[in-house]
Amino acid sequence: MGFFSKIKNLWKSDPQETIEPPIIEDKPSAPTETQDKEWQARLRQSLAVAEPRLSIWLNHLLQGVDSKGDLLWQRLYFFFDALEVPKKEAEDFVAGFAKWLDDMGYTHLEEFRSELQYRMALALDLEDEEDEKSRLFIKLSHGLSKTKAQLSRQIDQLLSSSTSFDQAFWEELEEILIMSDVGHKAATELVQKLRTEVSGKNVEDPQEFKQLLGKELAGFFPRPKKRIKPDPPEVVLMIGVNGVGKTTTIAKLAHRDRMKGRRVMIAAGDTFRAAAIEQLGIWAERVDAQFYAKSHGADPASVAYEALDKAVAAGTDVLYVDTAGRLHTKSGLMQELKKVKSVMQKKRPGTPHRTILVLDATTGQNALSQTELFAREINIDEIILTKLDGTAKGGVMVAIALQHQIPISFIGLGEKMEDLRPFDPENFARALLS
Ligand SMILES: Nc1nc2c(ncn2[C@@H]2O[C@H](COP(=O)(O)OP(=O)(O)O)[C@@H](O)[C@H]2O)c(=O)[nH]1
Ligand SMILES: [Mg+2]
Repeated sequence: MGFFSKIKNLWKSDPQETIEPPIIEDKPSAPTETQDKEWQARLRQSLAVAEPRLSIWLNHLLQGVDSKGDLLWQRLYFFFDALEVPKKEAEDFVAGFAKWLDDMGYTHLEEFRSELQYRMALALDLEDEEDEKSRLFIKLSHGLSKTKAQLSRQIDQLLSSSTSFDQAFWEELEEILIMSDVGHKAATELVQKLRTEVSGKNVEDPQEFKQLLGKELAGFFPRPKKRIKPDPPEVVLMIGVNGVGKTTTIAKLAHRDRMKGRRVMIAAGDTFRAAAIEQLGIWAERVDAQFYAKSHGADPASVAYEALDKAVAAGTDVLYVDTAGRLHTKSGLMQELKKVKSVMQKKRPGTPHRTILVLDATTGQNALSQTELFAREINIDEIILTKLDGTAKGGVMVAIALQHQIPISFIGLGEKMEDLRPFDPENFARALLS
């Protein structure tokens, strides 16, 4: 809250000196000083009376901006300056965003507005503000639309066709849950809990019932453990079978870190295919992370070992280690991953600090068996579930949460950088049932 009230005051106060947008690379210089002062004063006024929300400020800030270019850079510099963001940080932000626009080939506001807001929210540490939360909620509801259609619509139908919470109702509810990949065990447990609650609380209203269901659903998810931030670099090992989204998820996580001003290194531990190393290198460049790779076919453990040295030497905050996921040599893969872990542990006790299993939600119950497979051999700290946007099988998250008690830290809702978001069980349940 302090943040917003502080900013409100900043808009109102007169700037000590005129703001001159720095000239970056080929970005031409600003118009004359008086013109500058005029629009800045106008913008200040409108921001001072605007509702304190990033999206609304962005509306004001982007008045008259319809594409990338001078006007956009000026406005961004004005904004950061008014927020007393150090000049260097503002320059890095604008340069990074300009580079991203070039990489993506985006020109028009509608192509990049959402990413801009996402970057600003991360850079200004506003992700937990209501505004971003509600944006995430809309995104989540949208991303979960197929799962929702499967689960929520059927529950609504059941509620409207039932006259009481009788045996038939509970049986059908269990069926619906199982069909949505919630899994047998979780479905049975959920129905049992709901039955007790419904009779105990004398629930009659369908809306009230759905609220209870949401609460119980959310309650299945274990909360992430609080942990002490390790001495940098924080080392994150990404594991999972081929194609689930490990590499792109590393890029998205690295992007988030970069936007928060952290220094990131990515190590190419998937040495099986030369193309995989190349793909990761391209991602690293795009998100402005350092990159460590050895040649195609190199021992992944040696990549991780050496990357750790490099990361320490370079003063990196976070090191992500990508891995291969060829499952046709199951024991081979597990041996390889264990070796990667033990080599890092020996080099720097406590590493990897987080081992993240990446799962593809579209594979439904397969994701559950993959969790079993990996969890049997390797200690998993977190799960990231990708591709929730394209599937009706999102219910599998509940099954995984219940059976393995591993926290889900992020979910993937699309292919864009901003489509990886922190997972919040309450929001998930609400989005699923709304
Ligand atoms: N729709 C969608 N696609 C995703 C998501 N996460 C990853 N992908 C895509 O999944 C494909 C495989 O990803 P990749 O990172 O190469 O998988 P890896 O083999 O585990 O490293 C790529 O085309 C990604 O763009 C997501 O959340 N939603
Ligand atoms: Mg990969």
